[in-house]
Amino acid sequence: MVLFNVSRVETAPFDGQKPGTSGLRKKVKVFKQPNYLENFVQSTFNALTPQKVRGATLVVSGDGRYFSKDAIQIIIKMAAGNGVRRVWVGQNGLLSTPAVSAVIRERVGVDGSRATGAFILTASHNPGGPNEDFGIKYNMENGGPAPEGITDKIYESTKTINEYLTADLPDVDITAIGVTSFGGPDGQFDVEVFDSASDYVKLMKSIFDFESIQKLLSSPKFTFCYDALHGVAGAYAKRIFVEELGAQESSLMNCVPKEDFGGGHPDPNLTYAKELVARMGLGKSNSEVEPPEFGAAADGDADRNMILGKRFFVTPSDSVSIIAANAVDAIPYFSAGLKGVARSMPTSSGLDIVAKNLNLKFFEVPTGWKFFGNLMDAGLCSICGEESFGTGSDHIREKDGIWAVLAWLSILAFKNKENLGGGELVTVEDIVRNHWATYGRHYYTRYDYENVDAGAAKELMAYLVKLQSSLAEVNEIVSGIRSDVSKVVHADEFEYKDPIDGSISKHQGIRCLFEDGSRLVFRLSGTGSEGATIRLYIEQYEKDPSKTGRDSQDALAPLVAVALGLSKMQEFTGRSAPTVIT
Ligand code: VG1
Ligand code: CO
Repeated sequence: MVLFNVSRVETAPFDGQKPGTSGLRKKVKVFKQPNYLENFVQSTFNALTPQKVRGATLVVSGDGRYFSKDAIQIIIKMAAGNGVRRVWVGQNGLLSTPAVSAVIRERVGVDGSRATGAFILTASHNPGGPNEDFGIKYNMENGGPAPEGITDKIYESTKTINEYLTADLPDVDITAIGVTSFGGPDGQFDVEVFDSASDYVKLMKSIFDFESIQKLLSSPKFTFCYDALHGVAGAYAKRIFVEELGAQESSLMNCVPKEDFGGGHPDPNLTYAKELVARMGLGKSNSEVEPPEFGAAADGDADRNMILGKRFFVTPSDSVSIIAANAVDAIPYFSAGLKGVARSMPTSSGLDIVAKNLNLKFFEVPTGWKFFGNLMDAGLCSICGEESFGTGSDHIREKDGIWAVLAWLSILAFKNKENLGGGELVTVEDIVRNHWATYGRHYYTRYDYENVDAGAAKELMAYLVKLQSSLAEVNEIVSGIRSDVSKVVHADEFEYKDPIDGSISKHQGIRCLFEDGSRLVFRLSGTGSEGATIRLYIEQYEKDPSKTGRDSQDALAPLVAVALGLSKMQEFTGRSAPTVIT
């Protein structure tokens, strides 16, 4: 057994190591500065407290983006230095974010141990490569992201840190499955490298009826494709869709994980998942090659999903509503009923209506998956989602891109149980249109203004914070811009009190709620690595079934004009158009 010594290394604080919506995300160049990563990792250990860290079993892996391999070696050495007992690493350092959550909750190590937490190395949907982004976040024993109580402590520690602990271990081979043991001042330290997919695949098989999905996928009527955008989802897609469910290998697009995601944005939306959008025939009334019936994409760390039908886009807000409305019938895991449902504040109110109709508990939380965890731990929520292509359930404590695809395939399999032999296929579009006919439709769009000057973004938000306090003033401006939109009946800066631990999260975005159920939301992104990103969320509710088939951007045009005018977007930012529209 190789022996190691522990040393204390002197360091000094870096500015700006405040974890955002989902961990710390910065340019690789920033992370590569000597001690930058080390400071954050040590601050995390400090926040967790030495008592919790000593003897712990930690997972360390990520989406495989550039700098991950170096970071894993650094963290292994620091873990040993801080008295951690074991580090678990997915083979080649790869684990999707949902798989990390599953591993914490489900996996038993070769020596019978269980994980107590994880460092996830990802900047999620942000691009990767030497000039792009890296990220790190810590997940807790329940498999979910550290709550604000912990991330605040981490940040506090980064401001005063003056030393970190590390061990003089050799680099560990993370390409081969197996355990490497070392001996340190506190005793044994193990690094266990394990298969990245098997725990996750096992969990998925316990949730869904794989046999019925397999029947759907093997039917000549049904065609399928999946785009991993060169993120870590590729490692799971092959195992699940091809090996377990029998999909054609050719249905997988960009499923080889790459350090730079092939130079693209690993962000599954209509702007960045171009190849998939073209293959699915969106925006075209006919095409030479008939598009598949179903297409989906994931982001870099595979916690996001985009669901498409043939020439048809499913908004993420509709997706969570439809999954919730069909889960009990179509997914064995939910057959005993749903405990409740939840959505993030900017997500459309579609889920509220499903909850009301099905008599389910309902929660509205701030943006970021960490807020769902407490509800799930308390047994109050089974299915939840965000408008930002995040959908998931209480099987883990992260959103789950592949789970969402399996949920949709399950619903399609259920609706087509009797149709696969003969009869017309019930398509993705049919399912969505039927949902609208039952529950009404929430026309929805999000405008992102990326990399805006940080000062200008702050000013815009400060202006809106002030404006929302006077409803009369808001309505005067609104009616001045468009006389055909309804009245604003409530405006506020969203604040959330966690019903379980009573913690309060303030400044979670500005909301304007209209008399007819429409909503406008304005907030600043907490995941960018440069400048600021302003997000504008626009939603309009249409109950009349004869009016639910309109073009979304047409239907929303009046409210878009109001949102732009009300926020003085161009005046503050100098931008005449958003960077991304979803
Ligand atoms: C964005 C999304 C949010 C999501 C977060 C992390 O945050 O809006 O809904 O939870 O990204 O997703 P923000 O603060 O930039 O709006 V992921 O897949 O990047 O971990
Ligand atoms: Co992600």
